[in-house]
Amino acid sequence: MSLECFDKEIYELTNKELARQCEGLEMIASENFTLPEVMEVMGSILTNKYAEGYPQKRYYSGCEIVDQIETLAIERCKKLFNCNFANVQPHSGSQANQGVYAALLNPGDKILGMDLSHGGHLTHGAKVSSSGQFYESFFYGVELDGRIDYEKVRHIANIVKPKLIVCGASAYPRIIDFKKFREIADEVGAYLFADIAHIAGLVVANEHPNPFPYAHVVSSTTHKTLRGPRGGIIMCNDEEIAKKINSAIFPGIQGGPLMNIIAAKAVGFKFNLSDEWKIYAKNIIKNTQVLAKVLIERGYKLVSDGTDNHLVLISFLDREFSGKDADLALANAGITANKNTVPGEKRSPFITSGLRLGTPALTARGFKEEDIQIVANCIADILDDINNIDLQLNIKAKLKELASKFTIYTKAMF
Ligand code: DSN
Repeated sequence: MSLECFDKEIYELTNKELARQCEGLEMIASENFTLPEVMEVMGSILTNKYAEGYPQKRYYSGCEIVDQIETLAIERCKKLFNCNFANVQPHSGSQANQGVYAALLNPGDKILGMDLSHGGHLTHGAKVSSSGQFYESFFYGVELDGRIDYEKVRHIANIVKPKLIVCGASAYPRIIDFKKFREIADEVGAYLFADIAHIAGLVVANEHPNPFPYAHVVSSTTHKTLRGPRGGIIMCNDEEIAKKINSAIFPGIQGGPLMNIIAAKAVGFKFNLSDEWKIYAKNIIKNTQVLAKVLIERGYKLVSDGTDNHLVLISFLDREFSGKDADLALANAGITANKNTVPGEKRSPFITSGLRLGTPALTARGFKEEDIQIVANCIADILDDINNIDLQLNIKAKLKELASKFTIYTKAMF
């Protein structure tokens, strides 16, 4: 029986979401469009197999085939990131990070990460996350110019003496200097853990420096800029650390791995290893540069005055309206983005004075610099006259027409 006959409600909602994804412009910096081939294997019979353990060391029989699948995923992941060990089982980036902490720390140990309100992630020690509850967390941030001051990080690290330093961010538009972070970590005897979830797709295409050989451990999600299925990975070069990570993920915090997702990660990695991938990553950078240039020309202040990667952060500290207002106005025009705190923030995290915009999803659809120029000018038009609903609806119609030239999917299920 088809899903349409078996569960009409979910079938119809999935198709409505297909229309939303196709007709609007996706500019949430962490979102992307995965390949139909990735979705094909995600929806395959591999979902049926339990395979607690690791290849050749399983607790159930019948794992001969899934062993080969997981081994392929591991080998491709190692090649991609140029490292010796990879664990492809984490169900998400958050669980990958939880696994790294469980492997290297004891409850109560000190960690030093980037402040959530400065662009860090919940799992980098925020008090509402287990990373800030099981461990004693301390933070560095960005300066008013929107950049990390590495001397300040060094100063904080020397006072805190953390056992682990986390680098990597969710809303930082500039290159992260892993070498400097490692020098600081060595100075205080800490592990350096790089969470590259946002920039991994750029790293593997050499559009951002690789955290190896500097980081002791690296984690990432496999969706975001990598365009694979939703999920997590952990990589390292040290055999002892790798053993600890494997035990921390299974049986530490997870049970059976999701073999359909691991297979989908392998398919995604195959794409990431291709020449086509390098072009895609280059196009992300070109498109984000155009987005930044137009917004600056139109009088908008960008945090750090520009970008090196896949995202820009607009600051509305000099405006009457908030990040939330901007988010809602763009949503009325069919552009999804997200409000974000900015350096020197004066509003609450629910309102904010900033907006984060990314180009990976539009680039995946095939948007080129001239298309991004149109989109960026539409964004500036909306922000210039933020309460003009008619304008927002006119732009929505114009962008729907633009979007229709860049088909991403023709069906919701594969
Ligand atoms: N949700 C991701 C982001 O938007 O950056 C972080 O996990």
